[in-house]
Amino acid sequence: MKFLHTADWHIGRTINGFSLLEEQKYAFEQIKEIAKNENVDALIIAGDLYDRSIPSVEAVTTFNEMLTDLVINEKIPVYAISGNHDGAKRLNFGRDFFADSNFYLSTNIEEAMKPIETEDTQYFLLPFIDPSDARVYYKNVVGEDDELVKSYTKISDAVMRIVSDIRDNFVEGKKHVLVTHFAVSKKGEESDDELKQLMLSETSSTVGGLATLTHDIFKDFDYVALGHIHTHEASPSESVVYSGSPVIFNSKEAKLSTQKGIYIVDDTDGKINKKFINLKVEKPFYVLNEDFETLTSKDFYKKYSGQNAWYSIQLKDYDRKAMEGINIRARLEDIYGTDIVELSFEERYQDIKNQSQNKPTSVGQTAPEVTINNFYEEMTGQKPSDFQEKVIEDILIDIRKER
Ligand SMILES: [Mn+2]
Repeated sequence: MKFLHTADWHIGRTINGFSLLEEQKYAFEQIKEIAKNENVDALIIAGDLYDRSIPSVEAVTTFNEMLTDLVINEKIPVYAISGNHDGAKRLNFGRDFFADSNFYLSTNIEEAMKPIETEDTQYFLLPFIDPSDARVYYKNVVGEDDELVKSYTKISDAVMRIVSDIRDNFVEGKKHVLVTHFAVSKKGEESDDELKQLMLSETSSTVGGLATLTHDIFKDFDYVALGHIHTHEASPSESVVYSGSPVIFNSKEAKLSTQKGIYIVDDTDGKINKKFINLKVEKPFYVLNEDFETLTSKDFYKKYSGQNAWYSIQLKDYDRKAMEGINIRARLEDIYGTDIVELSFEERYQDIKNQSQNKPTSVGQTAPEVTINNFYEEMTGQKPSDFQEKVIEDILIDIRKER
């Protein structure tokens, strides 16, 4: 048994409209070369193949080329599952004839029960699901009675039940590998704050996204290839492992500055060995948090100028009045180039700063009034006037009436 474990490709991802396709292709070429050099039996992609459930034409074309390259040209089998960003039903298209050419894609629980069998290993592919998928499966496919079916209310109930069924299909003497896509916590606590922080960049309001499983659910597997969290450092145990994404997707991930890469896993001497292999970055992602004077002084920017890089710039100590009439973005683009994917302002005056830090930040939990006011303040550096607040309020009242 020897395989390559990767996840969270998110093909078609953009940052504020900037496409990351070139970065994704660059990472892919390296992954392919590693798989060839290591002579793996299979390449595992643990979910989030695409960035959205209806991917762009460009994303579909790119992913299609990658798969053709791996499966047809290089003859490397690919085992993949759908993640929370993928549209399971759409991905399921063509599944049966894909399998004939060694591309296995599992998008539902039924498929998770039928392992891919190699000489020495069983690979079980359990896609991202939510508890209602489990209720539908156990009612319609298995024919369980309603009382039992109703008990699968939390994701942990559902996955525990599924894992126990998978175990019934274990062939003794073989290694058992599970490929899946969930938030699995390190410490066996449901509310692992560190983990939640890591996930926030990934799941804003996705159903089930923040619910965590504990890694002991998976203790009977020799290796669990996880997707969902984008850094390998979040891996909950030695054998329950996140590979992380191959590419940096936002400034939060850039700030963490953990190395992106993939795992090579094998079982020489009967025990599981894994090694992390770093992926090179062609176009670095810099997060700069400085005042305007520093950003535009040559001593500071000389190490950046002429570089092909992404920038997320947070302007420190920003004085709106003093900067009036200056096109800040244009000035920064002259120096750093046009790939400034984020530009935000940190106001000089403490009172405004404090207010903006106390605001709720998670999507879906804030009243529309607050969201609009925050947005206004972020864009202009000022709070809306009483009159403007009244206008916003009136518009929202009208909208609510129309529903
Ligand atoms: Mn993901």
